[in-house]
Formats: sequence, structure tokens, C-alpha cells
Amino acid sequence: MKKTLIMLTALFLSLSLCVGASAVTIAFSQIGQESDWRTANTDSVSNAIKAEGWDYVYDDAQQKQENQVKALRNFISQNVDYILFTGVVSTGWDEVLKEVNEAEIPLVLLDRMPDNIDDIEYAAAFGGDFVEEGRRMALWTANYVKKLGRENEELNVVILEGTTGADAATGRQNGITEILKDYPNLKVIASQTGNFTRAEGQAVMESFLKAHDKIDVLLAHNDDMALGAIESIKAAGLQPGKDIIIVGCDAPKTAFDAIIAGEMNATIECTPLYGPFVVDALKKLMAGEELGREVIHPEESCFDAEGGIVYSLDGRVSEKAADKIGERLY
Ligand code: GYE
Repeated sequence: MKKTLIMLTALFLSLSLCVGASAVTIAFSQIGQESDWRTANTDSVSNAIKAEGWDYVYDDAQQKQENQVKALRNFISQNVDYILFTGVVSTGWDEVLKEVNEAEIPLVLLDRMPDNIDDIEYAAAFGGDFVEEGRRMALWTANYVKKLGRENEELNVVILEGTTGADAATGRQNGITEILKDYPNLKVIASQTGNFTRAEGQAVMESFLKAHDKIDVLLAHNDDMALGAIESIKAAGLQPGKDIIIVGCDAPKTAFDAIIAGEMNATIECTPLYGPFVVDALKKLMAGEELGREVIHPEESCFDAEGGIVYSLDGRVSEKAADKIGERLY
């Protein structure tokens, strides 16, 4: 009797869901769960979509391009209404994105952009300005070194790069290189990928420390790798944030904690909170509006221990992490 009742209730619920549900299905091909940034990005987008009552299909590709290609093809065969996409690397999407275009499913690009962006149709795009983030990491560092009165000292710099082939990594690296050219005292002695993860950041930093007697600065393409590296620096008997200046990117709460604890020096913000932009864009598209074909970069800041350090070519000044941690949403 009880069983029948449960079954009837389930049937009623699914029927009423079918009747009440919007006919719209949004699908999202996400890269993986490699960092705090990624988790916050997934949560922001997923929660915002679910809050609208739209049907939602989510796929986590575990940092593998072939899984993303499969997911996109599944979305096409399910005939979803909109596809949200961020690719783990920038190349290799020609065929599958052409298939998405041929199926006439509007494509909304998020975060990392494919290199064939000018040859495909997309309805809207939101991403970080990765080159600018790299410039800011290097510029903050150069100005901090000046503040310490060490601008004439030769300082050895190591870099933890993000996933090889991702525009988030190449862009940040290019931005860093562009600025460091003007600061010959900041000498890059090693640069290697840590795949945007804490575990790999820790392992690669350990190998850097074994190979080099003197490391003065660590620039990490994301904060997760910086946080992993901090563990290796401590294990080597050094003081992170003091013996080695550490600058990361993303600005999640975990990086704020490390800055406030004096173990990390600065982080450049790269917001993962795309939910509101995406929902707004989807609503406009559903209403038949055409959005311009351009990549829109959200506004970003920089946080450190004291605030007041110039970190951008247009003269922006860093904010004090301790004053801002209460407002952090990720
Ligand atoms: O910085 C990193 C994540 O593509 C901007 O990917 C994103 C990067 C972010 O794994 O933490």
C-alpha cells in the first residue's frame, strides 16, 4: 500500500513537473574540477540556471578534451536549446563546434575561448582577459619589489603555468613576459606547467626548489598552484611570502586566507561568478535579441596585505585582502 502511494506520488510529481516545466533545456560542457575557481564557476552557472526553472544538463569533462567532444555531441543528439561551453585547451574544436553550428543550437562561450572563435557562430561570450591578468601579476610584483627597496637586486623568478594549450595559461604567460622585459632584475629561471591544480603546483615547486638554490619570486597562473607550492616551500624550511614572494591569480577566499596569514603576497582577481551574466544573456536570446559577437571581460581587482600597490598599466591600485575577505563570494 505504502509502495503504491510512493509510486503514485512520484508519478504525479513527474507529471506536474512535465506540465509546469519550461520547455527550455540548457546544457553546459564544463572542463573539470581542477581548482577553487572552477568549482565556484560551476556552482554560479548551475545555480543561476536552476533558479530560472530551466532544464539543465551538465557535463564535467575531467580536464579531457575527448570527454568534451563527446559531451557536445550528446547535447546535439539530445537536441538541447542552448549550449554553454568552455574548452580545456584552445585548439581542436573545429569539427565539433561546426556540428553545433550546423545543428543550429545557439552557443554561449564561457571563460576559455577556442582559437577558431572568428570562424564559428556564437551567440554570446564571457571570458577573462588573461593577458591583462598576467601583466598585472608581473607589474604588482615589480612594484612590490620596489617598495621593498630591492629593485636593483637580481631576483630569481619561477613560474607555475596553467594547463598547456589553454588560453588562460598562454595569455597569462604572455602578459607576464611582456612586463618582465622592462624589469631585467627579475630573471625567470624556470617555468613549468602545474596544470592549474594544487597537487601539481606542490610537486613542481618541490622540483624547482631541488634544482635551484635561490628562488626569490613565484608567479603562479592560479592560486591553487600557489597554495600547493606553499606546502613545498614550508617543507624546504623556507618562509612562503617572505623568503619567496608569491603572487597568484583568481582571488578565491583560500588565497585571501594565505595573504592574511602572511604566506602569500598578492592575487589578481579573475571572477568565476558567471551565473548572472549567463542567465541575463540567455533571457535576451530567448526574447529574440541578438547579442554582439564579442568577448566580454568582467571587471577585476587585485588584493594583497596592505593595499596601495599599482598593479595595472592604467594605474589601478591594489586593495587590502583583510578588508575585503568578508565580501568574497567564492
Ligand atoms: O584561473 C584556474 C582554472 O580558465 C580562468 O582555470 C580559468 C582558470 C582559472 O583552473 O584556476
